[in-house]
Amino acid sequence: MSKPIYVLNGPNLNLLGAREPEIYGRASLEDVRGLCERRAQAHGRTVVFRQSNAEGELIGWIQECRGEAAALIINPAAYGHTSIAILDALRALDMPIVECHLSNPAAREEFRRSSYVSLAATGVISGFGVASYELAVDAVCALAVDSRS
Ligand code: DHK
Repeated sequence: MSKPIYVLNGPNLNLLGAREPEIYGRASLEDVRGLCERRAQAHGRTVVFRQSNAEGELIGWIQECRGEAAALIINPAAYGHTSIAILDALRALDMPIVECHLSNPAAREEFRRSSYVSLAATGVISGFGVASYELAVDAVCALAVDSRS
């Protein structure tokens, strides 16, 4: 049995669809979950999809990836710009990590232009709205090495 792809979402993403839709779009996080599940299924994979507003809970889930996940997609939201603790947790993983953003933080306010998570990520996908997640699933499925049977 192949291991799942973990898709972890940080603070305020529970409000996706209702929060600043001109920036983040009108799809809900449940819509994104469905997109990720369908895309992963096309690659013969499953996903574990979670969201938390709490830094410590996200760190616990990142640690859980050790031994449980084939790869990690993380939209750290604002914690990407602030959390050395999340960076350290990611550095303890030995698997593909894709940092994913709906918007393109590099084209926004100065404080969004640096990401601690990028220091540990295999790659970053930003700016394509909910399609960023689908592209991230494609990317990690191309990189994940465990058996799919
Ligand atoms: C989501 C957030 O909540 C912001 O804090 C980031 C990211 C960008 C996104 O585009 O998905 O700066």
